[in-house]
This record gives sequence, C-alpha cells and structure tokens, in this order.
Amino acid sequence: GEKWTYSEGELDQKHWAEKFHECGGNQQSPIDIQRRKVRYNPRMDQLVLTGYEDMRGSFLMKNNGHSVEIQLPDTMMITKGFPDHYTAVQMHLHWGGWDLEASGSEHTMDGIRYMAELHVVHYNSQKYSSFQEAKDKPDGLAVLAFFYEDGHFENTYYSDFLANLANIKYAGQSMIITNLNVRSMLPENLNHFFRYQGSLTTPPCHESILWTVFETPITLSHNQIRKLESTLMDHENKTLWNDYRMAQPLNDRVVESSFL
Ligand code: 1SD
Ligand code: ZN
Repeated sequence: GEKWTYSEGELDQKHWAEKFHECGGNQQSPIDIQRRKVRYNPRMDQLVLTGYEDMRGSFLMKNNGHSVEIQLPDTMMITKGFPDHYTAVQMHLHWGGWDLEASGSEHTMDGIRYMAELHVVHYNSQKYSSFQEAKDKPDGLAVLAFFYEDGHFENTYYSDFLANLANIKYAGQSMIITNLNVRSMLPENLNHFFRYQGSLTTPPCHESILWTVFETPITLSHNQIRKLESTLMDHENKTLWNDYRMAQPLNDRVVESSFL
C-alpha cells in the first residue's frame, strides 16, 4: 500500500508531491483562514443535515493507521446549502500530541491551530453513483470540518467514542458500533462557517472537496483530548499523533463566510 507519512521517513508531507503529483497543485488543503481576507457572502444558504441523529445499525469504526474513521450510512445527507445533494461516507479526526502542548487541527485561524479537527466526508450523490466515482471530480466531495478546543467539562457525547478507541489500538483493527448520533457530536450553532474549494488533505490530494469549516468549536475536556491523542498506534506501532498536514498556499482562491 501507500507508505506516506506525516513527518517521518522518505515520503513525509514535504515529499508527497513527488509521488502524488496532485499534492503539489494550486488548490490544496488545509489552509490558514485569515479573517481579514474572508469575503462575506450574504447569499450563502444555511446547511440542512438530514438523518444525522439517533441512528441504529452497524457502523464500522476502524484505525486506518492515519486516523480513526467511522463509516457512515447513506441515510445521512446534506439536503440544503449546496447546489447538489451530498451523502455521508465516513468521518475521521486529525489531532496533535507530539508533546504535552501540541495542537493538531489541519485548518488554522489567523495562524492559530486548534487542538484537533473533525472531518465529515460526503460525496455528490446527485451527480455520481458512489464515493469512488466522485472522489477525484472537482464537484465530487463536500467535507464539513469542525475544530476541537479543550475545556473544563467532559463532553459526554464523546464518552463512548473515546472509550472505544482502546478496542482499535492497532492499525488495521476495527469494531462495530450500533448507536450513533453524529448531530450530538457537533456544535449546536452551525450558522457561522467558511467555504472554499480545496483538496483531500492526504495523498493523493485530489482537488475535489468543497470545504465548509465551522467557526464554533466542539469542546472536549483536557482528559478527553489526551485520550484521543495517546490511544491509537500507527502502522509501525508508534503512537498515532500529529496526523495533520501543514497549511497550503491559498493562491488565487477566495474564502467566503456565511456571516459578517
Ligand atoms: O484524510 C482523509 C482520507 O482518509 C480520506 O478520507 C480522504 C477522502 O475522503 O479524505 C481525507 S481528508 O481530506 O478528509 N482529510
Ligand atoms: Zn481529514
């Protein structure tokens, strides 16, 4: 398989583009969002998330060596807010933890990196019949991105998820979860967001993602963040941490916002 890494070995992120040419493109992600340069778009529609709540079924949660990923049912959709309908595929996180203070979000705000970041990946199901077909098309994917910050209180909507990490400690391990409420894992306020055209943040870095980055962060307790950062192992049985890509040049792109 792929041997790319974030920071070690010959195919670390500085060298991804040598093997995966799209990683050197001019619409790459993540980016640093600079508030002063964001353009308010008063016509940007609010998102309507359908089927995000109280799901019962069998959902695969796996350690893919780069992150923890939960596969999502096709009943989870974005039904308003984009020109097309998008169907959920999976969600995963990026985090830090190299040392006690290291943050690990992918997007940054005015140069500030949050503790961690959640990506809920969707594909354009109005135009394409599967994620596989959509993943390298310019209008193929939509990812909803949320920052995590640390606070004083435990976020009980994350308790089961974080406890389950111990069951998939090693790269390649997976388990089935039977209850899932993604809406409760998100911030209450979804009205303020940034929008731009970018790419997968991992090889092969296809420039196929319409990114929506929400302003309101999700709060986890310090211990919860610590558990996220220190439980999983990568393919080399080293602690899986700092699985984020550095900010990429904005070039001639404009970041829009839904709010002033
Ligand atoms: O890192 C993920 C990768 O695991 C895969 O999910 C890919 C396609 O959805 O997307 C990237 S990311 O851009 O969502 N970080
Ligand atoms: Zn991601």
